[in-house]
Order: sequence, then C-alpha cells, then structure tokens
Amino acid sequence: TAQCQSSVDLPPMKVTLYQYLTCPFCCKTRAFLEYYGIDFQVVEVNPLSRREIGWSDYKKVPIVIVELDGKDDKQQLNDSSVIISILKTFMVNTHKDLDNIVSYYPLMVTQDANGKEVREIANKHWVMVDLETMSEEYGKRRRAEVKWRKWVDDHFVHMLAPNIYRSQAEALQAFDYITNVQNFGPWEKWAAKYGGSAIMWTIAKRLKSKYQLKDDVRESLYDAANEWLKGVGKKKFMGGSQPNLADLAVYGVLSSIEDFDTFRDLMENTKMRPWYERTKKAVKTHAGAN
Ligand code: GSH
Repeated sequence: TAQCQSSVDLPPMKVTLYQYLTCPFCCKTRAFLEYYGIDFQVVEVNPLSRREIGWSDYKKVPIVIVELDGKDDKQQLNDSSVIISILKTFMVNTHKDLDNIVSYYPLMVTQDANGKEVREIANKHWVMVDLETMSEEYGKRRRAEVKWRKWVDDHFVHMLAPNIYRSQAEALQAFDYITNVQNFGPWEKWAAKYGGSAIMWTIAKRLKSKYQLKDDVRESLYDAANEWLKGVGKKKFMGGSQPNLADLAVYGVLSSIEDFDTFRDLMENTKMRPWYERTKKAVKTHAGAN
C-alpha cells in the first residue's frame, strides 16, 4: 500500500512524488525518502507535455504531495531541498502541524539586477529544530550540514550537465538512456533523443561558462568531488557514523548519472567510490528508518 509504514516518527500519510526518473533533483528526493524508509508513490511526468503536473502552478519537478490520514486537504511541496527540509522537520517535530511547518518556508518573490523576477523559498536548507533542546554540538553539525546541502544545489549539481553532454557522442548516449527509461511516447522518444541531445550539447557549453568550469569539464567535477571528500575527512560520512542530509544530497545527485561515462570516469579518477557505495547501501537498506 502507499501508506507510510516507516519506523521513523511520522503520522500515517500518503506521499506522492511527481518526477522525471533521471532528474538529479528527483534522485536527491528519492534518496532521502528511501533512506528514511518513507513509502511513496511515483508519478512519472512526461518531460515534453508535463501533462501529469498540469494542475500545478509550479512547473518543475520534483513535486511532492502529502495527504495525512483523516485530513481532507493535501499539502503540495515544491523543490527538492524544500521537500527534504520540510519532511525532516516533520520527523523531528511530529507534534507540530504540517501546515505550520510549511509556513516556515515562505516563498519570496524578488528581482535580480536585471529586473527579472526571482522566486526563492526561504530557509530551504534548514531543518527547523527546537532551539531550547538543541545542543551546541548539534548546532555546529547542523550548520555544516546546511553549508554542504547548499553547496550541492549551488555548485555540485552544476558539474553534471556540462559533463554528461560534453561531446555530441556523450549527449547522444545520455539521451539514449534517458529517453528509454523516462515517460516519452514513441515518436517523442525519437525526437527527444536526437533533438534533445543536440540542444543539451549546446546548453552544456553555456552552462560550462556560466558556472566557470575548467576547459576540461571533468577536471571541475573531480575538483568538486575532492572538495567533498576533504570535507568528509576520516569520517565514514559527512554526518559522522551515519549519513546526514548532505551525504544524501551528494549521493542522490550522483546516482542520476550512474549509467554514464562521466560517472565511470569520476570513480576511476577520484577516491569517491568507497563513500559512494557506503551511502548507497545505507539508502537501499533504509538505514535511517531505525
Ligand atoms: N531547485 C529545484 C529543485 O531542487 O527541485 C530544481 C528543479 C528542476 O530544475 N527541475 C527540472 C525541471 O523540472 C528537471 S531536472 N525543469 C522544467 C522546467 O524548468 O521547465
């Protein structure tokens, strides 16, 4: 059933994830849900028509819908980091109302230097805890967790597209895989494979300069991986003996490219593999559920 039977402290509820299977933000959200053993249903969205989220004003994935047992209204949660922060806050504050928790993450509409509208959800990387019960030690660990979660969204994830679409051949390889596993119709599949890979190959170059990747884009990915490993240090995980939300974020984002050359190169040219396999095992065995 779709009822949440996890042993983490959450009331009975139905969780539905609207996603593209291979989107890094969706993979990040799934890593979180799986690690904590939270049952969820998946709705695979067609990336061209986005018909399945036609009812939503927010047009990106992931979107999570939470329906609490015995309550009529649904809560719509947008943005991977917001989804994760809200559900984690709910887990550590089950006495709190979900609506109340959602109100800690208000939508801020501002403008950038060019007058273009910018929509950002405030506090998106912060899990809300009771300050009175928070120890100094946890306060420190929490700040590090926030810092690295932010690093994943602001830096690490931007290393992916320029790498997986680095050359026309690699872009085609990526799209061959993506169009086979995602929700495309047969004609769309063909169009998306050849059209999409050509477009992404072009966009990848723009992203490369926007995020200031090195000429050899692999080098920038390896640099980011090494920065992460340095942060983990001698610990098993960034979170210590157990993964924290930053571990789950880095793992989740990387899991989206597991089948690509980029991933293989990353494993061969850095020391990421032991940490990656450890985190993957923790996620797949729902290690956070106990
Ligand atoms: N900050 C968002 C998150 O972390 O969830 C980013 C989500 C995002 O960019 N999703 C992409 C999307 O839905 C798919 S990888 N794009 C559709 C669009 O921008 O129209």
